[in-house]
Amino acid sequence: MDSVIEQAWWKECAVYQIYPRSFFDSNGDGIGDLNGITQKLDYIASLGVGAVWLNPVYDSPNDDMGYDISNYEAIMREFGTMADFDALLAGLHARGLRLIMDLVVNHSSDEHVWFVESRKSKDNPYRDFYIWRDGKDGKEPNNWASFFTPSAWKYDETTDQWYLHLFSEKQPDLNWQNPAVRAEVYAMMNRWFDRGVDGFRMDVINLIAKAEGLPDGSGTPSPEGYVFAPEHFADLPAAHDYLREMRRTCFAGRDCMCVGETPFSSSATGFSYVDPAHRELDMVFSFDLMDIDSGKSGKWEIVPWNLSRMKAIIEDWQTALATGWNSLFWSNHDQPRPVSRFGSTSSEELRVRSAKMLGVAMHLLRGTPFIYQGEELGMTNVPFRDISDIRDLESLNFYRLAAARGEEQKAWSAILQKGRDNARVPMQWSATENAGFTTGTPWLMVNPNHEHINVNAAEQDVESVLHFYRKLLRLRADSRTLIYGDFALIEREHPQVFGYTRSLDGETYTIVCNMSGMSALLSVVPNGDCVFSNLTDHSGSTLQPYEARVYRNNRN
Ligand code: TEU
Ligand code: CA
Repeated sequence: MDSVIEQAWWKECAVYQIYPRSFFDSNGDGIGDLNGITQKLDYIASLGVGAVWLNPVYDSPNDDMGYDISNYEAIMREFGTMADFDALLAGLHARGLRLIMDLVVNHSSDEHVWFVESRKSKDNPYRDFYIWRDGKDGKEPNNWASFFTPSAWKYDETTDQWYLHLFSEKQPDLNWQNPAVRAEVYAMMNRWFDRGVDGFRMDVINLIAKAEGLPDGSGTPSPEGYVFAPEHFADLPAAHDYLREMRRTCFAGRDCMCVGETPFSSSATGFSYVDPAHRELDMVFSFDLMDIDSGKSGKWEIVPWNLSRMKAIIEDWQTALATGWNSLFWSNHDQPRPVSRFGSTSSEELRVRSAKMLGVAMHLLRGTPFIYQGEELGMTNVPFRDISDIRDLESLNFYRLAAARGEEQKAWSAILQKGRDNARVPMQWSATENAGFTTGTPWLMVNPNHEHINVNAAEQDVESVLHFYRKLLRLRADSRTLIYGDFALIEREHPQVFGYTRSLDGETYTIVCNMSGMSALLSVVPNGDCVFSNLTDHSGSTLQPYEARVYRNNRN
């Protein structure tokens, strides 16, 4: 190990991500809530994680399921009250678990009082809280495309100007150039810290600065004629300035952590955020792996993922952040289920085996593992019947635009594979109606496979993904080498096997994972004893389909 590597609680623990709307409904209205999470705290603690990240729980009209915040200091009514929040926080802390909140400050809701004021008049004190511009010849101020709608601009009659929204029309971008905006955000963060929260996951935090003059993008236009222009809004120098200011203003003197979500960032840029020399963020969520099956036009153009590219991405990030720290994840609330995407659902046996293999492959890398709710059960993508089953605005907008071009068939098959609702259906607690999630009508359908994939069944089956995840987390938590040790890629050219070593003070762990559905011959059988595997028979140089093995070699 690099002896300069600083130890920290957030490096040593794994984080469990909870999508509150779909975790557990305590009052039968079909919507998960804070009290529901509090009721499941023993389950969460039993996993062996050290922290929980909650997707946004703030007041919101839910255009984008809480990522459009109308009040940063109130709890969404369906989720409960501030007293419920305090009880949840106390319950977590009583179990030694830390709480990480989502921080969504690239944009707010258009129903936030700042925006309600801002749109009233050009001389309103809140006008410059957002990004307003005159149109050009009756059209948008520039050609930028949005993530969710064709254009990133919306015309507002009241003042005959347009406002910028990189996401939906109900998510106007805040103007970070305005020091008053920054002061409001930092004060709000400090009040949450004072309340006891232990960190933030910062939504699209590398997009907060926009290029001076908001120049047109020069890439290929969308079918609607707009250009996606991250060169003008991602990772700009001013974003780093703001983050350093935030660090000084909010984190000084606190043992808290932050992980920034950073779409488009390369590993070099990622390192520039977490570089211990001027640490702005503790970790970033990279998109490189999540984009591995996306074509040139983006996530909906689905291409097969390939193992050599996966190895290259992982090695690149592990190497570039060798003196920093990585985040490790296969999925989140925006991504399809990993077992459906990178493993196998062709049989129950292979679903379970490949879900375990994926856990090993990711969690023993150097970094902090994030587990998205249900991953510990090997939950799968969802057999949605048609578009009326979908609630996510990204999928709905995409479908609508595709349908206008007569391409709804193609769009639907892409939504089944990559739509965000795959991750957002209710957590599967039991085989009973609605997967034990609610006694009412769930806000989003439950996966019919809850009849066999659920917490109750997994608790009773010693071979379940759930029991395996607990053991995997314990293996990592008990080993300095697996936490802090150096990473090196092995089996570099192997077409089926992903393998690496982790080494510290003369101890080496070797991890080999067959990422394919065919048996694979190792080029070299690792030194040491096989101490962990997803199969009971794990000897010799042949890995069964989706087999994972962990060897330990200690020369001391
Ligand atoms: O996601 C940021 C982001 O880049 C997404 O648009 C992502 O590309 C997309 O979800 C992939 O399908 C964050 C949140 O995680 C997401 O839930 C929000 O919708 C988005 O920001 C806006 O706040
Ligand atoms: Ca509820």
